[in-house]
Amino acid sequence: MLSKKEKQLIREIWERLTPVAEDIGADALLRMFASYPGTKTYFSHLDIGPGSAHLSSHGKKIVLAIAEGAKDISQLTVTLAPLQTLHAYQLRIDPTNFKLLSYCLLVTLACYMGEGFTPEAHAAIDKFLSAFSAVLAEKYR
Ligand code: HNI
Repeated sequence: MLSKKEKQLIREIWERLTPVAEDIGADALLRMFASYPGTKTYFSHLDIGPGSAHLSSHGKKIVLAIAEGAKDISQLTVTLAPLQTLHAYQLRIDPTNFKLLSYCLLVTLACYMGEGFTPEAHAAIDKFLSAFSAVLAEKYR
């Protein structure tokens, strides 16, 4: 459960990341594909190589969706309802993959935020991404 202070921190962090959503998202996806190659199977219909247009556009979509969720964490179930349905019923993404992407996003943010990636920020981002992934996986049961 995120404290009031952590929720505020999360809002600020993702608001700051919105202008660089494409870079952050593409970096996290590249890390996921390199470290967990099985995740690439879901994207076999797209060119997701480094520097590709799809990688950037998809990375941007992911980060903007997370930033939207960060605006009001108490409403995640409502905000994410369309994405829950998409991932569970249409794309049929194995929910374990949400943890893999979350971990890669955490590493990307650590690189990007530098000194801003304090232990407090690390813990808050980790908690938020866990909560986010749990909501995305809710429709599976
Ligand atoms: Ni995900 C499409 C957000 C995790 C595979 N995904 C989307 C879209 C958003 C999105 C937004 C675009 C919807 C649209 O166009 O209407 N995905 C997110 C978020 C997370 C996530 C916020 C986790 C934090 N997705 C994952 C994971 C995988 C994944 C872990 C697989 C490993 N997503 C996909 C695929 C698509 C997709 C595949 C469709 C891509 C396409 O364009 O065909």
